[in-house]
Amino acid sequence: AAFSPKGSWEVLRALWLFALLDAGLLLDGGMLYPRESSSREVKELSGLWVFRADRSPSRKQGFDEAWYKQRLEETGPVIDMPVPASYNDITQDPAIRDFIGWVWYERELVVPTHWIRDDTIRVVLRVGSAHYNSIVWVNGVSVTQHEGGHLPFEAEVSDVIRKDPTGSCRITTAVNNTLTLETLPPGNIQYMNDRTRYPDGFFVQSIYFDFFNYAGIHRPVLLYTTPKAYVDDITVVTNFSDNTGLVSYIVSVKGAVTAALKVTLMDKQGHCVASSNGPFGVLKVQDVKLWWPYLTHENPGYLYSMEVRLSAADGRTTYEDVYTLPVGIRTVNVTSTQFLINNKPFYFHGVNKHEDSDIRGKGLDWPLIVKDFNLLKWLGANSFRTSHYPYAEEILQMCDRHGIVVIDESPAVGIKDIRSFGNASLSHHLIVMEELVRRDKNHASVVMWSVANEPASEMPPADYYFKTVIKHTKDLDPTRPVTFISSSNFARDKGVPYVDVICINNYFSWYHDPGHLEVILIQLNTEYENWHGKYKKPIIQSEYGADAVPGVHVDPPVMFTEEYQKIVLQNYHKVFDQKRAQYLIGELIWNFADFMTTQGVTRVVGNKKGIFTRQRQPKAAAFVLKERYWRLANETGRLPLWTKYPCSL
Ligand code: BDP
Repeated sequence: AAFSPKGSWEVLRALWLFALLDAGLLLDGGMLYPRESSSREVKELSGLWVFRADRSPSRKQGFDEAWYKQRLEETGPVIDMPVPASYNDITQDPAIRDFIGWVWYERELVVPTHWIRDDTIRVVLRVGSAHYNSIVWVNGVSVTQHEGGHLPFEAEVSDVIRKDPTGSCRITTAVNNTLTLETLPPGNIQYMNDRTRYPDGFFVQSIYFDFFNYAGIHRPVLLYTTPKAYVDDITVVTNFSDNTGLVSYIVSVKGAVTAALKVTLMDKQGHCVASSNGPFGVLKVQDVKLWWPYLTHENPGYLYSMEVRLSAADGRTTYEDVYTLPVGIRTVNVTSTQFLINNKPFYFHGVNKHEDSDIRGKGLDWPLIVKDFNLLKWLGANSFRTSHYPYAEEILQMCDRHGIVVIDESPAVGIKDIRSFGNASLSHHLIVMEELVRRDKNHASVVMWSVANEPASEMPPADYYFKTVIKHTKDLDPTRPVTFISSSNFARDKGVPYVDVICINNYFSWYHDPGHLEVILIQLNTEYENWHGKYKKPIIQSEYGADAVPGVHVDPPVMFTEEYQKIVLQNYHKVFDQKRAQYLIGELIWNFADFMTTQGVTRVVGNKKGIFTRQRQPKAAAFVLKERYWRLANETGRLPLWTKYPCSL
């Protein structure tokens, strides 16, 4: 049946499911984005950290010598390392670029005196993400451990920092980028023991995905405070009926036995448009301004602010906590042929991205983020997929504000080995989906979850595996459709029966029939007819493209030239135009920009399927896509007047 949680009853039920499930989750507590408020302070620790890679053959010297117990520079040679950033491309040392194992980061600071003295304050250490496995110590005391890059983790550190009345605080983090058959993404370490061919201790990290395994502390680390009684989590589900918006919410509170909650929804001007008391309820918004995608409305990405104000008391102390969440009011539904946002058909014309750039690798970088949004808007893209892992929260906040629609993908890329379908992998995958939904559930821009990219879903255990992961994801969030990204083996694909939307990647005239541009039309047509005929679900072309080395030109086109990339796209577009009248609901180019990969014979300093270079300059294909996307936006008939003539922009 098509995915369709319509009506307020279903939405309330959905909200309850969120709440009920909370009780049965493996994860404890919420993961609200740290925001300053009248009751909360944030201290960002971005900047220079001290760094040391553990080059010992076992990679365990740091643990054997307990490097976390002293200043890192006392343990041996250290270097400067920026945070956030991948460490790989920062130095001139190839051994650091290709390092596998534990690296150590350290940062010293002094926390404000009132954080130490006032024991009604809770101090939390939060890591936006670190790749892959992390252990964190504060003043030599282990405070948390986390497995998996791309998602945040945190620990309360109030007690630890209060042990030192001077407020001096040394944060040590060990991060290990080793990927195994049970990590997400999976990988495998292979030791080469033939001493006639390889030096002593030689090993390689095999990976089954096509991007560089950048590592380090990729997103901001910060300390933030809350009162002891605090708003721990908020879940919001939105709907509307005629011109009344409905915002159902649940707030979970920690650290208080009894607490009073006041919830106020404000419009952009700061006017209160609805309010309520208590930990759950439905806010009714008259003359609602819905959240619309970019290029479908003159005022896309409209966000209200939901202020949650908690008052609690224990004995002599009273606590007040304030947290403000941006809320976009919109609905998402899927039929057998359409994707509906606010009950209007939505066609994804967008891109696949990577968090990837020169020097900082996968480190969060504001100039890059803003540049990329400007390019998306220039291109007329209304959406992207977070291939192949969850992107920074700061990026999703931009999507909310600019109306860029997101397919939010888990880091399950490259599940190719049958041993990665075992119980340990499955349990970890379920936890990762919980972490992802917990973090991103309140983003209006996120309209669908993608549980994996191109798994070997023809393998026998894939049926149970994906049935379980997809069901768990739907239980976690009954308000959004779920998909996984298939490569072309429709007849054998075991996960597809469980998805709401079929997402297909294929590279006709590239990996198959290279050089034969003339096969695209017939092969793509056959592919679509097969999938839709069998499953009667809407289809997104979730990847297609061709490598082009910028500046290389040959006509008639040959592979790797800008001309060839253009024609591949144009041939695909001919089929898209036939099928979007039927059941094709979107097209996402592979890729927005060139990106780094591991070295290999098919990659010339990285993957060159970008329509922009890695430095974000357009190739010829970018203009083809720009012309198309603006035309598609115009055809919907809802393009606001001021954006009608992109060429004059
Ligand atoms: C697809 C993968 C993507 C690759 C792309 C390619 O999903 O990660 O980068 O192929 O080969 O199958 O360019």
